[in-house]
Order: sequence, then structure tokens, then C-alpha cells
Amino acid sequence: MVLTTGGAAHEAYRPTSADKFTFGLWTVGNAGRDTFGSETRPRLDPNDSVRKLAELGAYGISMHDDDLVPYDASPAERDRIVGRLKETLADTGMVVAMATTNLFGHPVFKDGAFTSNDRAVRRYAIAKTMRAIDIGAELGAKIYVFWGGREGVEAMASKRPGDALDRFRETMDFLCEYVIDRKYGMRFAMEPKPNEPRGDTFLPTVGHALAFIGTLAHPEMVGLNPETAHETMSGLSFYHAVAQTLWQGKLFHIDLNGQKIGRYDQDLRFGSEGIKDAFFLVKLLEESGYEGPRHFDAHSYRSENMEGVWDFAAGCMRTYLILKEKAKRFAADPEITAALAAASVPELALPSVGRYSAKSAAELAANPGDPNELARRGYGNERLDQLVMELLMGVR
Ligand code: GCO
Ligand code: MN
Ligand code: MN
Repeated sequence: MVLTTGGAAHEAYRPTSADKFTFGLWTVGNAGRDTFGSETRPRLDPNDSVRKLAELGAYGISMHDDDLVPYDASPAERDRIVGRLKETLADTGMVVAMATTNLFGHPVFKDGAFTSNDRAVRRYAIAKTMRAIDIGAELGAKIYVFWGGREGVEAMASKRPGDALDRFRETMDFLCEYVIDRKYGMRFAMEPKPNEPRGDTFLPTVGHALAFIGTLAHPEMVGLNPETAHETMSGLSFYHAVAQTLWQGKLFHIDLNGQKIGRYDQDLRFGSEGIKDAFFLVKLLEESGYEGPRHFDAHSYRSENMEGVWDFAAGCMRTYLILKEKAKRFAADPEITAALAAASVPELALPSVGRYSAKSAAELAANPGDPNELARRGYGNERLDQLVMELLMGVR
């Protein structure tokens, strides 16, 4: 494999743990099964994944309970498996940055987990989550993700959405109290997705989820884990979704991948689709002071063998670092700086009217400005965007 070895240019983009790159065990462990065909790759031992990711320069991993401990394992078996992973983490210096629950794989969740119509299923889902939170806490995870994979419907008549949201809220409030009670010091990150596997999912977008968090008993403990593919599936700009999440102080975690607009969830290698979106996203994360993991929730093409899987993982990190370097060049480029000024970009940071007073309102009413005169200017956006494209195409 040539991408990560040899040459000065390759060295410059070699990841280290300081870059905080993490991968789900299920991402590199994805065996290539899809709706039309079976596995094309062997199942990986999580300990081998940790070792290989460490070698490639990752910082840590994330995991569902079932990625590590089979759901029917005995308590002794569970302890043995968790103990072995702890040793591998200690050996490699890797961390478990995020943990989550598989609430979608088992047939019991076919009508949903926290929002199943069957109260006994809802109670089982909450019990499974508490057990998974315990494993996450034991492994040091500080972020716990809630992706409502099966929380939705195909048949519209099958659930009253308001009841489902009540149950979702009840569950989040209960589990916040659980974490507080156990003194785990964890924060929760909700992951919206519009559809797949359900026809329509509750909390389909970043906007819906942000509004939902405001209704919780412990809103300060709950933020978001937005995903590139999910917002893109909705036809929305992931960059803008993440920007608003940051603006609201709610970016607790992030799922990075690649996605063509309007398709099923493709989970492609980060940056492999929508390079301009990926660039502005990296620029945003790097300039925002976001300190959380740069987490990849993606997987290798089904066509690949294990060599391709590791090329995929290295590629996600390398693309991120190349875009990070481009963001620095963007900031230092005098022509780009001039184009930003011509577009009045810095001016948007200035208050428009400041705080209301009767006097300032009267002054404004008396001198509103001349719209015809104000309409004469151009904003130079063609030039600005062309400069961005040239930067990305490697000629600046
Ligand atoms: C998907 C989701 C999942 C979640 C994961 C962690 O579309 O399948 O993105 O990969 O991120 O279950 O909660
Ligand atoms: Mn995800
Ligand atoms: Mn996804």
C-alpha cells in the first residue's frame, strides 16, 4: 500500500493520536454484507482492529455493546472480553472515546426500541442500554451516542408521533438520571437520520433533534452526533447543520463519512464525495475549537479485501489532514482574504442595530438607507468561490 509510506508529502499527512481520529469497531469491522449479498470479508477480532488502527495513527475507537460482547454472553464471558480489550487499549495507547447500544439488530426491535408500541420491548431496550452504558463507562467512554435506528414507522397509522416523542423523552430523562446516579460523568449525543432502516425515523434531522433536546429535563447533558450521510440524505447541507450545532454549543461528537445526495446511507470514505462540503466542514471543525473526536462512521467498499479496508481507514484520516492543511492555506492566502473583504464577509460579524432603544429605533426609522443605491453593489462571490475551487484543485 503506497498511500501512507514514503516521501515528504506523505509524511506531512501522517496522523498521530493528537489528531483525535477514531473509528467505530463496526466500520473497519464491516464485512461487506448488503441487502443483495452476503459478506465478502472475514469478521475481525476487535483487538486486532484496535492494534491495526493504532499502527495507522488513530487515537481510539467507538463501539456498540454487541460489537464487543455478544448479547447472550454470560457475566463471566463479558468480563473476560472487556478485560482483554482493556489490555489491548493499554498496550496500544488507544482509547474508547464513544460507546453506544445496538438497538436495531435483534428482531425484538422490529417495531422500535424506546418507541416500540410494546411496553415490555421499551423496558428491555432501556435495560440493554443501561448495561451498555456500564460497559462504556468501564472502558472510559465519555460520550454515549443514541442513534434511533428503528425508532420510526412504515405504516403511518401504526404510531402516534407525539406519543413516540413522549416515550423518547421519558427514556432520555431516565438515562440521564442513571448516568448522574452512577457518577459516570458521561454526556449523551443524539444522532438524527431521516430514514433507513425505517421508512420514516423520529428526530429525522439535526434541526428536529436540537429542538427536542430543549424539552429534556437535563438539556445540558445532551448534545448531538450529526453524520455527513444523514443530513445529505435529507438534501440538507451538513456544513450548515454542524455550524448551527456548534453555535448552540451542542456538537458533542461527529460521524464523518461520504455520501452522494439523495441515496441510501452509503457510508463512503470521508471526503470521497462532495469535496467542497468536506473542505468547509474540516475548516469549520478546526477553526471552531471543537475538541472532540474526529470520528469516522464509514466503511470500505464491498469490493475490497482487508488490504482495501486499511487503505480506506488510512484514506479517511489522510483526506482530513490534507483538507486541514488547505484550510490553513485558505486563511493565509492574500487573494482569498481580499475576496472575502470584497464580499463583506467580516461585516456580517458586526451588529446591525445593537440593543433596542426608542431613540435608536427612531434614528433608524428616519434614516433607513436607499434600497436602489444599496442594490447597486456586487458581492464578488463568483471570484471568491473560484478561488476556493482553485485552492481545492491544487493550483494555489
Ligand atoms: C447508521 C448509523 C450508525 C450509528 C451507530 C452508532 O446509519 O447505521 O450511522 O452507524 O452511527 O449505530 O450509534
Ligand atoms: Mn452514524
Ligand atoms: Mn449512518
